[in-house]
This record gives sequence, structure tokens and C-alpha cells, in this order.
Amino acid sequence: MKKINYSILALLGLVMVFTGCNDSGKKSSNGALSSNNAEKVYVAPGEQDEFYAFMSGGYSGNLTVYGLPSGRMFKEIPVFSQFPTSGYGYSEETKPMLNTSFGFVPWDDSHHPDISQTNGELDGRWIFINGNNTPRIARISLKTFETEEIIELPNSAGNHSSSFITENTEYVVAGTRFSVPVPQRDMPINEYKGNFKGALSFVSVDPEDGRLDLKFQIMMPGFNYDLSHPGRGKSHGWFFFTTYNTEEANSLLEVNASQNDKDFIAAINWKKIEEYVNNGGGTKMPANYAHNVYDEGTHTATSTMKKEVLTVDPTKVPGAVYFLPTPKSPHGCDVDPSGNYIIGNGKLSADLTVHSFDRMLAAIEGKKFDGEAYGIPILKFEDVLAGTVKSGGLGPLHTEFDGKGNAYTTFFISSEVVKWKLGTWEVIDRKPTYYSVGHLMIPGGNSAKPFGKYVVAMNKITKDRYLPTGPELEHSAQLYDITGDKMELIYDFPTHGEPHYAAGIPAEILAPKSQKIYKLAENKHPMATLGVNDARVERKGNEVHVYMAMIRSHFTPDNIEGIKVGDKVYFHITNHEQDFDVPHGFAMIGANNSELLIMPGQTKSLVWEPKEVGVWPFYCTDFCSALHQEMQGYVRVSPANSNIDLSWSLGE
Ligand code: K7E
Ligand code: CUA
Repeated sequence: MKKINYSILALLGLVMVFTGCNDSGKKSSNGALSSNNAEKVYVAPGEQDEFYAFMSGGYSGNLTVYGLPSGRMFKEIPVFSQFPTSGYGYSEETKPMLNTSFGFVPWDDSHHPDISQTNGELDGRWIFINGNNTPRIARISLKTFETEEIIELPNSAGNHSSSFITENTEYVVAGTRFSVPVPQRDMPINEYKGNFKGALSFVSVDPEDGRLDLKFQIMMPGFNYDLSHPGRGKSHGWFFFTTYNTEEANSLLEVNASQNDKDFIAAINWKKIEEYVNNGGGTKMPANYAHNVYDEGTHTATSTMKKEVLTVDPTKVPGAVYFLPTPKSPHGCDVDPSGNYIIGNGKLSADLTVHSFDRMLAAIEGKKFDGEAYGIPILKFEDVLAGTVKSGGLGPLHTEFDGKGNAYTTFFISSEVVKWKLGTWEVIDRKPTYYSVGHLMIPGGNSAKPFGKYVVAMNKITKDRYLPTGPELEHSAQLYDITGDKMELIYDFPTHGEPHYAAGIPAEILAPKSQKIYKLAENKHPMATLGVNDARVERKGNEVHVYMAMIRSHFTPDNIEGIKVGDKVYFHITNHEQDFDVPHGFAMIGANNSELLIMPGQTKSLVWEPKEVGVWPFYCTDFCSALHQEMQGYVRVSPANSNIDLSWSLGE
């Protein structure tokens, strides 16, 4: 075992800083300004982009939608974070989406979106994304672009190696980045080694409606499970997870988790484990985790606490789990479109390690093991190795594929994308990125059928690429044309939050089925006001329910009296428009939450607790017609002991 000393780590840090400065002068020499390249990204007014790109928001907790090649941002989809722009997480209907075993958690750190697949190809039904901080997985509809479901993961901490899906979207996986005591308990931190566990969760996806269910958790040794990808084609049925900190250090990991020359890629035969649990295998253990589901018919989410989880001890299922030694604290774990090559990106190395699925099977068959870790067989490095890419770069992180036999790997430290050939492992091209690139994305680039026209590099450091905006700049994406032998940098665009990973898909798969309105006739919200004659105000003790309708350009009712200080006023508002792209907003002065943005045919509820006597206005926040400014109303608030009757009206 080779030791990495402090000075190497310090050097890596320095190289990173210098790369940031040195490359800044190269701007004019990379061809980005040539008119030929300008044409490649120019989407003329009125024309539409060729691809959607869904970028994780990182610490924004959300998912942003961009067009490629234009780099125009179309939407921010709220997922794990409250979003005042639409009222997500503020409205009564969506608050349950953010419920967890820790209570209401209105934020997360989202890293890896992945689009649903059928037979290994993008089918564009849903997109999944992980919450890294309070371990969760979300499912978002690619018809409504709304978050429909969030499931929490028990026994986990730092859900990083997620949310990747299997070839027919049988499962979406989650792997714990931080191993923890399972079950959680009060114990000394320095007794980590041998006592903490790393849970790999397999969440099943209903093929019809996409509903999630935590089917089983594999209780692995207490390493850090960093990234993962499914097998595909011949390796369908397997899942591969990179690990680091196989040293099981609990402090100063930058040194103590860099001791082993090799960590592992864990190869999981999930089909075997599925069979084992279907035959009654596994142990049920008590748990407490939230399962939140948004119903499109009622426009309302419900949160259920689940109390049990099925755990699997991997040593009880022979032939299901193996370790593949992989150098230098690997980060990315990527599988090529054929399913034969598993690429481990050792973030402290220059070379890429490519394992062969065929060779792995042969080694397992021949029982050629190099010892074991906690009862899990370790395969011999030389027996599973397919090849090494001598990259010449430093700090490889992530790899994507173009479907034409090429792979593209990002290098954080040397700030570049390197193109290399699968099978021969030769480097074909390299292009700088600005700066310190993390993930990269080719639409469909982690499926059996990539659309290898562009690669998007997602950079961590922006520096001089844009006009300064104070100490922090938005992160920067860079678009490369990859249709030729050499990559060509053709565009820069800012991205919101911190896009770790992204998922791209041809627009023609999604655009035709994108939802235009919600049909009012199909609105099943129990508090909906489907006809204006149903508009009313009702009191139940100190709760007041306002059943309100809205259409261009008024609210029904718009004058309400008989509300008292100390009341809890629920506005249940139904948008009667049945026209594409005509939402109305609703905002109430002094409400301790946000506005609501209500889609055509939809009902949303906002709670307001008036604290002061007076006559208080509300209004529509979205400029919806020439008379939008007239779309307003008043609520009269009387003293708590007043006896003014409830009344409501419009146009009287
Ligand atoms: Cu940013 Cu995939 Cu969370 Cu690498 S991860 S960069
Ligand atoms: Cu409705 Cu503005």
C-alpha cells in the first residue's frame, strides 16, 4: 500500500489554483468567436432548441431546464426546496412534499438527475433526482414538469450515489455517502471502523404510474459510496458503485482516506438479491421515513410515514456482491453503452481504470479472489482490468459516451475534457474547460443509445468568464460540438445553483406530450370552486375557508368581510382559465409565506393569519391581461370580539 503524503495533496491544490489563472488568457485562441461556431448555437427568434437539458441545482435543491444548443434557461422545477415563485412548499397542497422523519425540511442538495429508460433507451416519462443532505429521491413528471413524489431513505446519510436508474427503470438506486451506525444510536465516533454501515437502497418504480417503493437495502461495510451506474445490455442486472474511504477513517479524511492505493468498485448483482428477497430473504427492521406523493387529480400531496425496511446482509447471498480494486479514491463510476466497460475515475490519479464486465464474470467463475472485506470477495485487479487510459491529465471525475465508440472524461485538476477510444484506450483529443470541470453530459450519454452531438461541461469555477457579480458568480457550462474527430468549444452559458450532473434528451421526445392545461372538469381537489356560484366563505371556529375562483380579470369574491384578528384564513383558489400559459397569481399583504401561482384548471391554498384590524388588499401577481392591474380585492379584518357577519361579494 502506497502512502500519499501531505505535500502531494498540497500540490494538487496548487495545480488547481494555477490552472484557473493560466487558462484565462486562451479565450481568443479556442475558436469560440468564429462565426461558424456562432451559427451552431444560434436558435433564431421563434425557433426552438433541439435538446432539453435538465441540470441539477446542487445547493439550490431544485432542477433547472435549459435548451441546447442555445443555453437558454426555460424553467426551474422546485424539488427539495421551497420555491416562492410558484408557492411550492408554501401552499397547503405542497407542504407535505417536504416532510421527512426530521420534520419539514425545506431545502436539499440535489446532484444527479436521470431520465427513465425502456430497454436502455431514454423514454422521457420521468426524471429522478437525489437529495444528498437529508437522504431523499424525487420523481418528476416530464409531462407536467412537476415534482410528483419524494421518498426518504432510512439508514442513510449523504445520498450521493443516486438517483441512477436501471435499464427498464425497474429501480432507482441510492447509496449512502457517509456510513453511519445502523440503527442510529449514541456511540463514540472513533469506534466507526467495523461498526458503521453503508446502505445501498433499491427503490422500485411502478412501470405504470412511477410510484416509488423502497424494496430493499443492502447493508454494506462502512465505506463511502460515492457514485454508481447500472449495468446495461449484457451487464443488465448488475449495478456498480465506487467507494472511497475503505480505510474507514473518521477524521481528517483528506489524509486518512487517501492511504490505500486502491479502493473498490462494488459490483452488485441486484437481480440475485431481488430473487433472494422475493423468496422471503432479508430481515425486516424498524425504520421511520417519509413517502410523499402528489396527486395530479386533487392537485394535493400527502405524506405517509413508513415504519419498516427490508435489509439484506450481502454475505448471506452468495454470488451477489464483489469488490473490484480501483486506484486512488475513485469518484465517477460510468458504464459504456454496450455494458461491458466500467470506468473508475480515481480522483487522485492521472490514469483511468477500465474494468471489463466479461473479465469480471470469468474471474468470478474461476473463483480468483484476492481475499475479502467483511466477507465480500475481492477480485484481483489484473483479472478484471480491461485497460488503462494514460490520459496525461490530472484528477479525472466523470465519463460520458457518444455512442460511436468514444468516451469523454472530465479532469478537475487539469481543467479539461479528454476524448478517448473505448477498446484501444488511446487519447484522441483534449480541450480545456473554464475552469475546474465536474460532470459532463451528452444527451443519453449514460444510456445504451447516446445522442452524440454535443457535450456540456459543467464547471465549478467561473472567474473571468462573465461580468463580475460580486464575490460569487453563477457556475458556468460549456458546450462542445463533438460531431467531428476533435471537440470544438462553441458556447458558454451560466447555470443556476451548482449543476453537478445533467440529463439531456431530444426535444422531439418530450415537447409533443408536454401538458398545456389542467382540465377544470377533472379537478378533484376537495376545496375546488368549480363554478362561480360555488364561491363562498365559511367559518369553522376561528378557521375561515375562502372558496375563490379566478379568471381574467377578477377574483370571485373580491370583497370579504367578517374576518377577525386571530382567525386562520385559508384561501382555496381555483383558476378557471382553460388556456395554455395563463396562470394567475395570488398574494395577500403580510402573509407569512409566498404567493401562489395557479395553473389553468388548478386549485391551490394559502393560509393567512391576519394580525391587525384594517382593510387589507390581495392581488394577482402575474400580468395576465390588459386589466391585470384591476385583478385585486379586499378583506376587512375586524377586532377579535367583533360581531360582524361573514359576507362576500363581487361587483356589488
Ligand atoms: Cu459533483 Cu456527481 Cu455530486 Cu462529481 S458529484 S463533480
Ligand atoms: Cu390574473 Cu394578473
